[in-house]
Amino acid sequence: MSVSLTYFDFDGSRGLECRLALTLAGIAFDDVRLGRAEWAALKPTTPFGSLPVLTVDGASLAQCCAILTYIGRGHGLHPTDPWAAAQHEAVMQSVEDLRAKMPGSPGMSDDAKKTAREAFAAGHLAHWAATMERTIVGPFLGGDAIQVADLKLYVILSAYLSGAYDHIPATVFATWPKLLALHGAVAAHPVVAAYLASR
Ligand SMILES: N[C@@H](CCC(=O)N[C@@H](CS)C(=O)NCC(=O)O)C(=O)O
Repeated sequence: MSVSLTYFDFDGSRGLECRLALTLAGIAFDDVRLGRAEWAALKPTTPFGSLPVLTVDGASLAQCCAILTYIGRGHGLHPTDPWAAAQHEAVMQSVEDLRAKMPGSPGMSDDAKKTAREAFAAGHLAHWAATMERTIVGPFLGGDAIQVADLKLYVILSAYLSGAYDHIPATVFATWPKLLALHGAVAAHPVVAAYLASR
């Protein structure tokens, strides 16, 4: 089987989630990392004009949650019970919502961005964190076994915890111990830790 994962030359966001899932699943893959000019040429040929794209024996699959679910289902990294699986898929989609709702469009003034991001942190983000805190069994989302949804949570939490978002403090999840414990448990997983150390 020939597998490649195409994304930007960046160790984060949707591409990192998929690379981690492939690595955790033990799937050898070609890690195709594009620059902006290469992307402009490739974009019209991709299913939805976006990355990541997983290619398996020449067939392409886009949309990161679909990619994660596909990998997870085939490799014991996604629940087999339909209800539990759907709950994990809902969590993954909620991470996509967080990305979409993050204020800060290009051209927004810093003052406007500050106001909008503080409102986002106190509103939607706080509500999301409270829901996740109730939902996580611990240490991982569904209990003792790491799943692809945990990888997605790890990547988004890492972005917040690193202070990557202006006007949202890196301590934004300090009052949510299960969220922080999940982040730590994923980072400490031997396969994840080895992959991250190799980058
Ligand atoms: N719904 C898509 C969103 C993908 C997406 O927005 N990817 C970004 C990179 S993280 C992208 O391709 N940006 C370049 C572009 O849209 O031209 C998914 O879940 O994969």
